[in-house]
Amino acid sequence: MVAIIRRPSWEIAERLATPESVYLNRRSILKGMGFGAAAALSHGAVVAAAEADPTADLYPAKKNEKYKIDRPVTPEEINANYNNFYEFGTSKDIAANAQNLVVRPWEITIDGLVEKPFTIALDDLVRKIPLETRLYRHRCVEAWSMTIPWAGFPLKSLVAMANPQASAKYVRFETFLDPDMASGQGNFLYPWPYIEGVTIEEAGNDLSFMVTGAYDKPVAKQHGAPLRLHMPWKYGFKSIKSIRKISFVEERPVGLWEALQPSEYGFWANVNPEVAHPRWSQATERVLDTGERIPTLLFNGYAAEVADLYVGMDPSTLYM
Ligand SMILES: Nc1nc2c(c(=O)[nH]1)N[C@H]1C(S)=C(S)[C@@H](COP(=O)(O)O)O[C@H]1N2
Ligand SMILES: [Mo]
Repeated sequence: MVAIIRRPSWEIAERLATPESVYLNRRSILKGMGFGAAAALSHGAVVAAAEADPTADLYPAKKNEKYKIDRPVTPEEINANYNNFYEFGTSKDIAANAQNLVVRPWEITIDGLVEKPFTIALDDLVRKIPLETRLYRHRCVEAWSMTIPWAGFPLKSLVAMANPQASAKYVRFETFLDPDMASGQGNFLYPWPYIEGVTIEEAGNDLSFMVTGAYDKPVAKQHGAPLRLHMPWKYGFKSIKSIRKISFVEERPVGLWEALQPSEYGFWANVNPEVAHPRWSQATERVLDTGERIPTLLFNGYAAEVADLYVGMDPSTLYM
């Protein structure tokens, strides 16, 4: 599978151009050679999925050695089958349903208090800013955690591209809205689309990362393809998936979770083991895969990088 994904783009183009008749014919040849039909089919499916992504040649992205951690990487198959993506259901078991997400064409609109609003295709954006791989911790507000090899680019590079005005105080992110595609958006208990926001200072921190890949290939649909945020010192709900619009605004944005339940899912949502969620402790976390319980760290272990952002602010609001 890795070998298939790493094929150069010219070969991908050639294979995409293969007429269906030839492909079907090849399959019957395989069958004739004694391969099971099911095996031939599933192999075909994997190849199609990997090659249909026009950015596949960008992975694996060069590793940024500054972002490594003292924990094992969560195995891909664990991570890819335990997700929060409410657009596709409220359980952790949404990976199959999330394959309904249509990720091409995908455009991102940058608007609000910027020099000049613009819309850019994801496939163009990822070739304007160099991609890199970073190992990051992820801590869900539900007290489970994982370690992921994300690929992408710093959010601050995108802020620089947008050239915000001085009056822009916050960055607001918005996903798609399409209940026909995402069955969870038919659930009227949630104020769709999913929205999140951070301050312009937080967006400028080196750690704030726009994710386009994971595990050395384009990011899987269940992880929020083709573009998601990751703010590793904040609870996972801040890291909004499948971003369609990024707006520079003066007013503090109200995220989907904050709109639903502000006393449980606040704007700042910085990880702090000493501040309990109203319904459970945040002192420890369950490590996906091993099930081990480990102590949770202030700012999820990133205090050295981010504590400066919050100097002099009211601590009673910062951690929920
Ligand atoms: N659009 C969208 N983004 C989202 C969510 C969601 O339901 N919808 N869930 C959030 C939560 S609570 C977490 S913990 C992470 C989970 O990311 P993962 O499934 O890739 O591990 O995505 C976050 N981003
Ligand atoms: Mo979460």
